[in-house]
Amino acid sequence: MRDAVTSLIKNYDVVGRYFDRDALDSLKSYFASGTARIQAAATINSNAAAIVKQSGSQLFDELPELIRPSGNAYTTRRYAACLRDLDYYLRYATYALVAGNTNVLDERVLQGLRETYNSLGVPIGPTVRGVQIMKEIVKAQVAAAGVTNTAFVDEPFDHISRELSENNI
Ligand SMILES: CCC1=C(C)/C(=C/C2=NC(=C\c3[nH]c(/C=C4\NC(=O)[C@H](C)[C@H]4CC)c(C)c3CCC(=O)O)/C(CCC(=O)O)=C2C)NC1=O
Repeated sequence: MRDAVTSLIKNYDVVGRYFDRDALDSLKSYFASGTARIQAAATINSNAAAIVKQSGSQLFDELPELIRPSGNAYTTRRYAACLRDLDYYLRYATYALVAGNTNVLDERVLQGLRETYNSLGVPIGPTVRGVQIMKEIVKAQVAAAGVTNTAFVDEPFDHISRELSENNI
């Protein structure tokens, strides 16, 4: 598992170079955004259950066929599995936000997930939509908590979406 700093060290150590201007700029920007990243994690932490619940409700309002008898989230077991998946995405996105790196998502969440979803008939498009709804809710809450530039919040959610769909979003 890597974060913004360890991944930079790894890249420069591989070629045996000192940090150059690009590396220092990227370190500067990571540390400058540190307080905002922690504020985002704190905001998510105290609202996680509500964020997941609200994301699910909004997703099922938009795509009610998911919870109809032919839908993948139909039956309480599958409905719960769907919300649990959203909760996984939120928790690991929080780790990635603090790390300033999406490597934790690749290693712990995304590996093999697409294949699992395909074999169970879990629809990718609607899952990606759920992740994007969650991103918007998180961004609104982080902004309400006083973080002025919330652009960095996009990264892990967009990474999950991109990797799941293997397309540009
Ligand atoms: C921490 C990393 C991690 C992830 C990400 C993860 C995902 C994950 N989601 C699963 C199932 C599932 N995932 C969903 C999700 C959905 N269905 C929909 O229609 C919606 C679009 C969507 C919710 C947004 C559903 C319904 C199942 C159960 C499918 C079934 O058993 O038929 C399964 C199969 C095993 C199980 O049911 O637990 C896995 C492994 N597991 C992990 O350990």
